[in-house]
Amino acid sequence: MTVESTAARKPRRSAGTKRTAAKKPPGAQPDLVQLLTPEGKRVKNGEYDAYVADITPEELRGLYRDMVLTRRFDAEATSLQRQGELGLWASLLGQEAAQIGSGRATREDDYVFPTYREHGVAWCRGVDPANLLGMFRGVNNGGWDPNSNNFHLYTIVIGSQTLHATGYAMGIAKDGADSAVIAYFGDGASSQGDVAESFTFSAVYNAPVVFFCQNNQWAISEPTERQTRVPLYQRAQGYGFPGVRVDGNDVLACLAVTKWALERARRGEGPTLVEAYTYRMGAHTTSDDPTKYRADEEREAWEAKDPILRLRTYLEASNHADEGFFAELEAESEALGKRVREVVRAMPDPDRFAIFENAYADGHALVDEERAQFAAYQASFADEGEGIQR
Ligand SMILES: Cc1ncc(C[n+]2csc(CCOP(=O)(O)OP(=O)(O)O)c2C)c(N)n1
Ligand SMILES: [Mg+2]
Repeated sequence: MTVESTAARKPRRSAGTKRTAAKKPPGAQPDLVQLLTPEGKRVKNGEYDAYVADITPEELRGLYRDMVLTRRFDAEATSLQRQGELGLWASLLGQEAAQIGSGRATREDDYVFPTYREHGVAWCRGVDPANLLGMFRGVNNGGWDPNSNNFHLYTIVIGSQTLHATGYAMGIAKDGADSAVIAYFGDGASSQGDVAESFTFSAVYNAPVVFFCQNNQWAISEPTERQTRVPLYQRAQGYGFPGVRVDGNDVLACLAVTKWALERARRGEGPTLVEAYTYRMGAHTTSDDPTKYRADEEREAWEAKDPILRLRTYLEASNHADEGFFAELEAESEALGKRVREVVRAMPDPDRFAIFENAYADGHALVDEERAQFAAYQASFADEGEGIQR
């Protein structure tokens, strides 16, 4: 479903921007854009079918492969944290379709601003998974070179990346580029002032940015009903740009809707809010215990809508994938898991003093003081160690 602003600045070309919300009775649950039902049945959608009409069986298998390997990588990282190899991990379990669908909709020259959970999008952008793990192991100072894959560093300050994305989008528009920007954020982040400001700026400057909100129903222990009284996608209406709610567990729908939104941005039609309605099946991070605040039945209900299973059912029913494909993928998944474990365990500890080197190009008295303090602190451990050995 799409919601169009009454203050639209330009006539919209896409059929996907009709104003339809007013027809709904008050309080009704808005429809999701869905192309694959939870049972794996392909359903028609007059507005968005066109964006996946030419998808080949090979590309469908590719989406499936992306989701399976991302889930495996994520599970491996969770285990590595439990084994003390990573400091923390934020699992994406359940959100694979939202991330792979939207990630595969981006073009190489588009620019992505993630949160800390976008491992599937990082995968689509070609970021080496080892870099993600290095960050959560605390052995690199941020992760990767953002410009290598047009994939910005993970951002933990909730919502702030929507402002960075808006500024970046305003910049590329001024440069005359026909690429677009996509900013990821969560349902909890939607309450942040930064997100409200980015909506205002992007609307009034007509910035080529897609706001992709993964509504995974929870912001740590706060449910979405503590963030909003209206479905999140409807927020866009008040800012003057379209909002769409898509089934976030349907990889095809996420691909189609994100393509549509990115194309609008490229045509100079401004921002779009995409709300991918999904569920965080795991804990918020490895430091969280969701059994303290939510019922098991809730997770079980969402397991029935698993994004990977529904695409598998569709692939099998339409004869787009045979047993050989699934067996090969299983082997590839095992190999990825093994590689991830080996790579993480082999990561060298960084030089403890390197962090002081990049704060100022020409050095700074305060940094010198802090370095000296840190050196003294480190030395106190060395004394203890020696004491034990003697
Ligand atoms: C500005 C700011 N406030 C609070 C936090 C602590 N914090 C980390 S994650 C989180 C919840 C975010 O929820 P949501 O936006 O729904 O994203 P999700 O983790 O569910 O993907 C909070 C409050 C933070 N990192 N930054
Ligand atoms: Mg959330």
